[in-house]
Amino acid sequence: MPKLIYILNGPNLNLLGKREPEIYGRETLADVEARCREVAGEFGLAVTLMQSNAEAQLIDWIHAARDKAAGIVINPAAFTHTSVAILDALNTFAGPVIEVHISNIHKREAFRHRSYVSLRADGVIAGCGIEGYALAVRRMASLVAGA
Ligand code: CA2
Repeated sequence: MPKLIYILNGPNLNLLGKREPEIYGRETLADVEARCREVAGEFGLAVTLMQSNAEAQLIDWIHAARDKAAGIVINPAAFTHTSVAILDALNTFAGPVIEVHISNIHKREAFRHRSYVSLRADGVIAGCGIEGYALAVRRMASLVAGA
């Protein structure tokens, strides 16, 4: 059985590729999933990509990951900057966590500069567009190897 990586996405990312292409690009979440699956395959990993606009759902998926996933790649979207609950959930997960942002949050409004999730993340990728997800999966392959 290949090790499974959860790729979790927060609110409004279902609109990826459909709105604000100047910030988030023209590719959709389905494109992200396809690219991540391709990279994961190179390393013998499997991926499950999920998106929710609800904080509780994201927390439930993080809890489920405790039994099901070797690692979590997460773009918490706006919850990055607000959610102690998502941070607490990630702190219950023993495996590696990589935080991804499509845009460079440090080049944007001051309220986007703080990330609660970064207090738990083993790595953070920002400003690399959707390629950031593929980079995260690649890094995840190193982190879960032999674990
Ligand atoms: O850059 C990122 O990936 C963000 O996590 C995206 C969040 C934003 O709140 C964070 O500060 C940075 C927003 C996600 C909204 O996604 C959309 C995608 C396409 C069109 C409209 C919204």
